[in-house]
Amino acid sequence: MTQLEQSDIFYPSSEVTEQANVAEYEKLYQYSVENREAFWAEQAENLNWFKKWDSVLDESNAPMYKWFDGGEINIVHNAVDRHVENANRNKMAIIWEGENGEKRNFSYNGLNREVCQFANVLKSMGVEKGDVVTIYMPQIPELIFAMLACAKIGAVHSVVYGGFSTEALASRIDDAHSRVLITADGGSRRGKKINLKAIANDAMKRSPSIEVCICVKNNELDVEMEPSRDFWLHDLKALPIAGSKCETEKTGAEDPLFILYTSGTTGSPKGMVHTHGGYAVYTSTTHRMIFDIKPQDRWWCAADPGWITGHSYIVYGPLINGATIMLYDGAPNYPYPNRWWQIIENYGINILYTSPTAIRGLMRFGERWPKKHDLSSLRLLGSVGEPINPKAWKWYHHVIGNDKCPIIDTWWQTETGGCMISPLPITPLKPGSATKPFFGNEISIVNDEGNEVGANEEGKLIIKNPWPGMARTVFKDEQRYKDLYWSQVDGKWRYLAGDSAKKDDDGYIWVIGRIDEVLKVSGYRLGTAEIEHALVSHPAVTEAAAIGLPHELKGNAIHTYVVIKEGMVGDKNLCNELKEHVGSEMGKIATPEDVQFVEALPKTRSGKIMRRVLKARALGQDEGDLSTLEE
Ligand code: 6R9
Repeated sequence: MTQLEQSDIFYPSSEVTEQANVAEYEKLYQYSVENREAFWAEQAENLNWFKKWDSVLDESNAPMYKWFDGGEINIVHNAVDRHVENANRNKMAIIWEGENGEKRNFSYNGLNREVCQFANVLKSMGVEKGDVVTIYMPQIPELIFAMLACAKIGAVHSVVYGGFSTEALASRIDDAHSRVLITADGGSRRGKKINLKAIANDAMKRSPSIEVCICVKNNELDVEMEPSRDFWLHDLKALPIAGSKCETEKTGAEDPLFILYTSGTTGSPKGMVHTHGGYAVYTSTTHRMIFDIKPQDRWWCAADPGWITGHSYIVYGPLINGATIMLYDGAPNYPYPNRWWQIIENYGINILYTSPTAIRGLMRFGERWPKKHDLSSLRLLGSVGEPINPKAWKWYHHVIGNDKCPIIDTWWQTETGGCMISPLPITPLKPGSATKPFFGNEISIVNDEGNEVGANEEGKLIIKNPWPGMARTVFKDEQRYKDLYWSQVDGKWRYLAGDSAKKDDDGYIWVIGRIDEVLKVSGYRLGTAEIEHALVSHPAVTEAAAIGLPHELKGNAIHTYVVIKEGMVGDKNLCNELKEHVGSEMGKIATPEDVQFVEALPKTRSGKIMRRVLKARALGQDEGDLSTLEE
């Protein structure tokens, strides 16, 4: 600890630096930004292409950039097929443990068989290249099989996080016009069964586009199946159509791989579209260089596969790199707060990648829980989702990493596809800073006029270049994508991340938080608009506003203000009813901390809710410029 406390700079140990996949940062960084296309072409050579690209980067229609256009590749060919042909064939691909202690393992060969069978099932249901399949599942291996099966046949998956509920699922199915839904009977949390199929059934009533629902038997719940629409996966797998061989479709590098909905500033969630080529290159390169993956490593990204972190760093990046991945479906503190530490010891996990919220949540149970376990297999520790506060950083570093594992604090977004700002294992660390841009990326902090601010000054975080992992568009809404993220300064396009940040004298970047109506609650990204929409859908409510206020464990907690209909009584009962209503429409994670009944909401003269005024009032801060506030 001494070094850390003296200067608050942590220097990685020689044990870590001597074997790091990337031994030097500055020179390679310089090379990568001066020769961006050459750098990414070299990385792309690590993948298997059916046909090489015509151009590395096509800027002719900027900001609608194309990467590796003209190339033919399938991400599954790289994540699964090639490993079956090489020395990874019998290597463990997925180690899975359920909350009740159930265990299942799949080698790359076994993974391939499962993916092929699933792909054949999808084909027999008429799924074709380009079709969008919605997936709503617990964290079970079949979730990964389903994603890979879609990608294998060129279909586009849209995974909806299993913690979301009816309205969130229905609106995402609708936007994507999915004809096929893949779900499960249910999952379990803290020993309690969750009935996912019942939620899916309600959602399907609201979204008529679904013609086929494939259901995985997981928790043996008695569920309602509609004849001729709903099928059990195990029944379909028993049919001759579900053979264990299936050819991988040759997709274009720029063909869509998946849509992932994420909350934005206004209105409905945005379906961010990622591709087979650039996304494969970006996720596998970042995973190899940042997380220093070695052939013998056991990698555990303890996120949910239903969020971008899971897509990029449970499924695609690690599998392309032939890694062994851990997947645990359960609460971190069930039945006791040592569950995660026990998993690390039992399976000899080498790299753990999780969120500040999870670290804070486990920290509160004290050191004695991790101390019961041998965590010496750990070499690196990762963090993602929100800024990590120095107290949690130091606990993670000292108690979990035994002062020897670098904390890899990675800043990125659903839109960026992979890590954008992050240390490498060789980087000197400052607790709370995600440190420096990843190769190829030029990142600046600018003021409202778009000019770069000075050192240690707060401003907006922008990215000044395209990168292969970038989302290509908002599904079916190119204009929205351009308007939301891209602007031009001096003829050059720049990407606006929606975060505020500072750069210190050493060029280290400190991300502060969102500057828009996006909330990060326990690391989950939620939009105020969706929460407000859920509140207003309750018959007692006429208007609602949601804001985020600091919360010790969750980072931010949702606080809401509602105007109710005349004659209604804003009492404790209604307050609880509204909280539950948001939970059942959106999902538990969106349940407000608090509902306050108000006479009116502060609005601009044009009728926009001034959430910053509510926030300032709640925090007892200056309300700022009120000149646009209506009477
Ligand atoms: C990967 C992911 C993106 C937003 C992003 C920012 C916040 C993520 C962070 C971080 C500070 C980090 N964020 N990582 N803030 N330090 N290391 O979380 O994607 O769910 O789309 O959220 O999360 O505010 O803009 P997503």
